[in-house]
Amino acid sequence: MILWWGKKKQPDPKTGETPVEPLKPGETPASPIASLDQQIFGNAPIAQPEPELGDDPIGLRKAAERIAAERAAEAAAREASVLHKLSEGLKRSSSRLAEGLAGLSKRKIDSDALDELEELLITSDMGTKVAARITKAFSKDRFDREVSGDEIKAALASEIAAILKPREKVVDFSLGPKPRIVLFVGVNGSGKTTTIGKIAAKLSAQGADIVLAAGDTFRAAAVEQLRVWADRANARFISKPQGADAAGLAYEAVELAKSENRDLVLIDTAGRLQNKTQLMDELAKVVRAIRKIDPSAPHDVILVLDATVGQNALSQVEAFRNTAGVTGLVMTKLDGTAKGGVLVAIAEQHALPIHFVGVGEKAEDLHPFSADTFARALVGLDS
Ligand SMILES: Nc1nc2c(ncn2[C@@H]2O[C@H](COP(=O)(O)OP(=O)(O)OP(=O)(O)O)[C@@H](O)[C@H]2O)c(=O)[nH]1
Ligand SMILES: [Mg+2]
Repeated sequence: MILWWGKKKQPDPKTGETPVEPLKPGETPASPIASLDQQIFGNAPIAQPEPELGDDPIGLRKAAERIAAERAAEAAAREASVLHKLSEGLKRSSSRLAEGLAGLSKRKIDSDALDELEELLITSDMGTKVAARITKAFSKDRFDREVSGDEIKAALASEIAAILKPREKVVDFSLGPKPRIVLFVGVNGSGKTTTIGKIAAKLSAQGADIVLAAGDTFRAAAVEQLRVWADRANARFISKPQGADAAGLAYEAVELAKSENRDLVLIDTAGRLQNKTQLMDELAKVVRAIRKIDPSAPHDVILVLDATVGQNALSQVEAFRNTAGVTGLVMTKLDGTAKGGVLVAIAEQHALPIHFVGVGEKAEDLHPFSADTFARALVGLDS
């Protein structure tokens, strides 16, 4: 016996075929079986029951949940460790700030207290403009009120993070044009070569095919330093004898990457002081040489700044921007006795993304810049 859920269509007397119920606009048969169902019975298919998710007979869902929880815990631990290293490094700035703030928390926020706060921010390398801006924002709902030390720190961290946030830009150098050509510039000892090595190690582990170009042709040791990183990262390495023309080397590196179809070229350069015109002109020559092969290159010009130099970093940004067309920043040595407050002044004055921060000498000590983490570390909030 056949049970009918709907009215059966009558077969066409000429063809003997049962007409198919036309689909309504926007309606699609759920599956070939559904359309067969319609052909046979001439009515809507019966919805199949969804498989019971709660069953999880072989524990797949549980395993996925466990892996997700482990990953979240690892990410939280990483974040905590970066914050800890940053806090340690920023102690020179943050302890002065923290001590001053402790003084403020014992009394009402009046105009004297605000003057003190502004002064504290200035001595933490944030510059007068940023200090005034933060103080003004801070006083808004707190004037004539007593506030706790933690409230002050949290409020300052949030004001600082607001200035830094627009500069937070995670970058993946292995994406984009092929080859993507990235030039690293900066003063002597700022951490260029180490940063290149760290980036190469990270991207190479992710499968990027990289050329490292030893564009610091001044010092033989600089070439060897980069070669070690290249070997570790299993990257293609190109160098020239000491004293060779850096622009020529950059040209050859790009040519090589093109001919070998590599993903990325990271070009090291010799450190140079921003006020040495002749050396800065040489950098402009490197850029011109690269452009002869690819007019759109270099695709990134990364200025590497040493956090320990304080206010001088501002004039470095200006000079290197003018000469080499800096597109982004990396700040290193935030694990040392840093004076990282200047990064807030830079962020306020220059619309340049801050890509990474360096918190140590090892490959794993380079982290994407996080405005919140940095701001909390700067005011001495450990968690
Ligand atoms: N603690 C710490 N040390 C770093 C960091 N980045 C680099 N260094 C160290 O700083 C020193 C200088 O780093 P380099 O990478 O050689 O700097 P550079 O800009 O290439 O220097 P020049 O080629 O001389 O201009 C080295 O001893 C690095 O190991 C960092 O984030 N933290
Ligand atoms: Mg170097």
